[in-house]
Amino acid sequence: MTELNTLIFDVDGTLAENERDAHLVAFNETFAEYNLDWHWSPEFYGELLAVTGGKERIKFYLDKYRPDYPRPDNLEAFIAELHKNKTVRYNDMLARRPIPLRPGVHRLLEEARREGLRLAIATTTSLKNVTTLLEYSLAPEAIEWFEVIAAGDMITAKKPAPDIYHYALKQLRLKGEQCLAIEDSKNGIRAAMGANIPTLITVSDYTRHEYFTGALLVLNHLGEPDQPFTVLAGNAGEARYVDVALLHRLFNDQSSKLKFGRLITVH
Ligand code: XBP
Ligand code: MG
Repeated sequence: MTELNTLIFDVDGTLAENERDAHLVAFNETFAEYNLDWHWSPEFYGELLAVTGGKERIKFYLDKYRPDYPRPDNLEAFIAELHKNKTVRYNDMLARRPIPLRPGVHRLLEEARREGLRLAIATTTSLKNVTTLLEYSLAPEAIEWFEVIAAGDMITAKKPAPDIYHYALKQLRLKGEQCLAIEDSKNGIRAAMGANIPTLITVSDYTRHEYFTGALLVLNHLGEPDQPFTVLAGNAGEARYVDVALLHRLFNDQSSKLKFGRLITVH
């Protein structure tokens, strides 16, 4: 029987709720600095999140919502410049005012390390954003906890394409079937499952309405002993928070993968 070898974590929405209060703020500050009349509201940003990757998101916004905007000669370079500015702002923000990790994230990472599971990251966001989040919100040396950090432009086709997971698997020298991914979005689970990686979902503010076909389990968060999770779809047995034992159980019994991954129980 294949054994669970490695946990692969998504970042935005999974490790922290950082889209509205950090990424979005940084995008809007950059637009203001460049005197652009682009201001994304939190609701509108939810629509834009359909496209992963900050540069790709700006391009999508212009194509779909701002055909009136006079394009500079080198649009790609202009978007890259805006995105660089946004990334600096985002990192300053995370260092000045660290974003808390979601319930259960720190505990599960510590337990996984103790239990000998390998750890990796597969994300759409830029590498610097990951290392700053880990350093300031988890622990100064936390970057070293992860054997592989697959991020941003290391690949061209971002989630929902499976490429970032294939990239991580190649570095880990593993098959998808030996890993378990933890994701928060439909784009994320499509990417992970596209690389044959069984996936557990903890929904985030922007993704709780999505469908997670094929998920092992859909939860509101990973939970803590004094802050149990809510099961949104699937069967967690007696468990009240995600620990390594529950992950092994889910991994070893994948027959119960969700047909639709839609919300079936909301307490
Ligand atoms: C989430 C994303 C990212 C961030 C912005 O990635 O789609 O694009 O919103 O980051 P994931 P950048 O859930 O895969 O972690 O601006 O650095 O692209
Ligand atoms: Mg995510």
